[in-house]
Amino acid sequence: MTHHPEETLVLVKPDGVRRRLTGEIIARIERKGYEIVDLRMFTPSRDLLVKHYEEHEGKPFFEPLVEFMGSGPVVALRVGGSRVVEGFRSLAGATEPTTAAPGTIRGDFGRDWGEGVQKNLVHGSDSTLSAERELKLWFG
Ligand code: RTP
Ligand code: MG
Repeated sequence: MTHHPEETLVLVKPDGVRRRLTGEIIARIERKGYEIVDLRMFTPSRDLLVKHYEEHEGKPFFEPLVEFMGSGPVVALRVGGSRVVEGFRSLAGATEPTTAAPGTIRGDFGRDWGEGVQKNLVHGSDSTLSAERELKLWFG
């Protein structure tokens, strides 16, 4: 396994898996030159999701988000590469899929399915500190 200066946690959310976009998303990550270091697919427990989204606890979208994220399998990816935390955020695009830029994962495949920004296909850690915390949660 190659040593990387930086790693991030990427999740293909349940909508991405259901819509058969896992391969497309992984291909974009690899095409950018990042490495898939580890990968797991499972339906996350409520306990894991509450810890993962602890920064959003108390917000109105928290409960629906945890419920949605536990509604089916997700693909968790440990992705390595130079400045990959910021780089994957740019591959993913803006949180809101309808206005995310074309060429990004959310911009190309995300739509407003009447449920606002919840079903936006992917998660990517928002800082190297978050990445370290989240990778421990999802990969131990
Ligand atoms: P992520 O954590 O999934 O990579 O997305 P993000 O940083 O772009 O967005 P964040 O603010 O961390 O929100 C986490 C996820 O919660 C859902 N969300 N819903 N107002 C709403 O209804 C709302 N705001 C956020 C989205 O699924 C978002 O990705
Ligand atoms: Mg976030």
